[in-house]
Amino acid sequence: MSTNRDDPRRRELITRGYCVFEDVLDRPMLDELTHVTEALLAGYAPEEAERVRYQGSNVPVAYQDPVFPRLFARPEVLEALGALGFADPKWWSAFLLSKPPHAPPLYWHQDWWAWDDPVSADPVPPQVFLMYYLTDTDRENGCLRVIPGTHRRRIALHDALPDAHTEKTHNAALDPESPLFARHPDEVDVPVKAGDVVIGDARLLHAAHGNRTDRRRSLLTLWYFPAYAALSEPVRAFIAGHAPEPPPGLPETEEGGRFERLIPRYAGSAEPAAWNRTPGIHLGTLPVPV
Ligand SMILES: O=C(O)CCC(=O)C(=O)O
Repeated sequence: MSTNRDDPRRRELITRGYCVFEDVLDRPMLDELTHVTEALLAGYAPEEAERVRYQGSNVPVAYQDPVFPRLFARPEVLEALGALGFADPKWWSAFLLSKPPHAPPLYWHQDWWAWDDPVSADPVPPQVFLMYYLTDTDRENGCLRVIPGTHRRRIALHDALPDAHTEKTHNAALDPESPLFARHPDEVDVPVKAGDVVIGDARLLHAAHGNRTDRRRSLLTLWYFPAYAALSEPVRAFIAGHAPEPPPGLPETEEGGRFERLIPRYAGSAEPAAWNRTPGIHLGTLPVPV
């Protein structure tokens, strides 16, 4: 895969806020991830599952199993980011979000957290999610929904949403008629095949349908900074201060070495940026030019 700034998927990511790469994970990798994630879910506390019921589960994954760092630094994944023009991305975190059978929908939200920093207005995503669904998804089992363009343009819904994944959101979500779940005229479904990856801008408004089937729908969401070196010092100081250190010994393997290069580091003296998940003046009001 070549680095190509004219790749149509780069344009889609920048103008619509997301794009899809097909067949990035092969069947053996999917089977391994399914096996490891099912074991993690078997030990998941029912009270915690109830607390995060809109996501289904919210299990941070990093070094519990060697398959995870292998996934974070998988050559096909780094090639996909390279094809989008991101030659030196950094990895931050990952979560296992698994909807059990008959789980409710996930509310509309966006995940960017440094809205006071001017990088928030940049056309290039400051942070991206890579979503790997471990089963095929559709509207029945809880596929992703997005509102294209909302990563760079304010719509009325932005002002109706509490900050994502907070107590306030969970309380507001108790009302199924809440705008948190409303249909939006511009929304689109993003159904995928297991092994595809959805790459999306952290600023994009997204949600997920409920799982109305009898089967579990599991997802690994990985967070990267595609152009880490271009972020401001305060933002990099925050990120590096919250990046999980790899366990000793990991960098000695070839895969570990590849992974080591993905760790965000900051050696300066800037004060870390403030965490602010509420979009402010840096979110524009004009349609995004295509
Ligand atoms: O479950 C999904 O498809 C999306 C998950 C998500 O965006 C989240 O949990 O923040």
